[in-house]
Amino acid sequence: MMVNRNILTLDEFTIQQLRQFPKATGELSSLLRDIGLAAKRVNVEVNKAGLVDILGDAGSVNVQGEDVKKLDVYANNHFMGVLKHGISCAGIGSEELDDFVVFNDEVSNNSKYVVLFDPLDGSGNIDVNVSIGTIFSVYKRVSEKGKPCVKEDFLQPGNRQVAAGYVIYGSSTMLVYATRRGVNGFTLDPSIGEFSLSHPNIQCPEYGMFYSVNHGNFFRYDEKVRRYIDGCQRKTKDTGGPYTQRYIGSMVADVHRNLIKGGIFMYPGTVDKPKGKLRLLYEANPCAFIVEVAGGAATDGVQRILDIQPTELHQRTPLFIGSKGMMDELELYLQAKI
Ligand code: AHM
Repeated sequence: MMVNRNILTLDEFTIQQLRQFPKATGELSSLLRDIGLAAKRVNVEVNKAGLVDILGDAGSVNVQGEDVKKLDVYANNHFMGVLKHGISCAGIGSEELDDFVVFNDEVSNNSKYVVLFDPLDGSGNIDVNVSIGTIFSVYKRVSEKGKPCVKEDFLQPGNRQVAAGYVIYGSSTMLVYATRRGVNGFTLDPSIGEFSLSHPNIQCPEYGMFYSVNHGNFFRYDEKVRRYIDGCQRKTKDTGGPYTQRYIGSMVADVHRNLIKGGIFMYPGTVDKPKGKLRLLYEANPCAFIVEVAGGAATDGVQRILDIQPTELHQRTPLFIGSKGMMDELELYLQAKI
C-alpha cells in the first residue's frame, strides 16, 4: 500500500493554523499537542486491553456511583499528567474526579486555559472490544493569570469553549477537534505514530439515516420523545423510508458516526432520572460545540446545550444532538406541533 507522506500531521496542522495569527502565543497548539500525546499513550493501553491484566474494576467507585475500570484510571492519570507538565493548562476537571485539580506552580498559574475531560467515555464497552473514547473541552480561564485557577473557570457555559474534541479508540484511532474556525479529523498512522489529517473541514450533513437512542428506556421517556422515536420508525418525507437505528453505547462513537454520515443521537431524561445520564461539562458541551461548528445542533430538549449555565461540575443533562434538519424536526415533536 502506498502511504501519502504529504498529509499534514496534527502538529504540522496546528502550527500551520498558528502561523495565520502572528500574535498568537501558541498555547492552544501546545495544549492540543499535549492531548495528542496523551491520546497516543492511552491508545497503546486500549489496544492491548484484551492481552494484559488491565481489565476489570479498579476497586473504586467514581463520583457518579459507577464502577471505575482500570483503564479509566490510567487514561485519567495520563491526560492529567501530560497537561500538568505542559505549559498551557492551569488546571483540569475530570469526570473521574470529585473536584477540579489546580496545578498551582508558576508556569501553570500563568497559563491561559483550563481543560475538562471525560478520560474514557463508554468504558462499559472496554471488555467487549467496542469503540470507546476521550472527550475534552478547553476554556480560557476567567480568573486572574498568575494565580491558581478557581471553580468559576470550570463552570462556564459551553458557548465560551475555545476548542473541544474527542479521540476514538476504534477500528482506527481518530482525534477530531474543533475551534470556532472549523472541525478537523486526524487518523493515527501507526507506521509513523502520528495523527494525520484525514478528515479536513468536517461538515455535518443536514439530514442522515441514523437515529441513536437506548430503546430499552422507551417507556420511561416523555410522551413527546416517544412520539418522535415512533416517527423515526415510520416513513419520512426527507429520506423516503424509516431511519436506521444505531446505538453503540459509547456516545463518542455514536456522535462521530452521525457527525460524518448525518443522524441524531438522544439521551433523554427518564421518569426516574429526569436529567438523563450524560454530564454537561464532560460530554454534552464538547460534543455540542463540535457538532455546532460542523453545522449541526444540540439541545436539552428545551434550550441550546451551549447556553446552559453550569452550577456544578458533575451536573447531568438530557441531550439531543445531530444533523440540523433532523434536530428541527425533533423540535416540532417536542413543542407538540406534530
Ligand atoms: P460512561 O461514562 O460510564 O462511559 O457512560 C457514558 C455512556 C455514553 O457513552 C453512552 O452514550 C451512554 O453511557 C450509554 O448509556 P446506556 O447504557 O444507559 O444507554
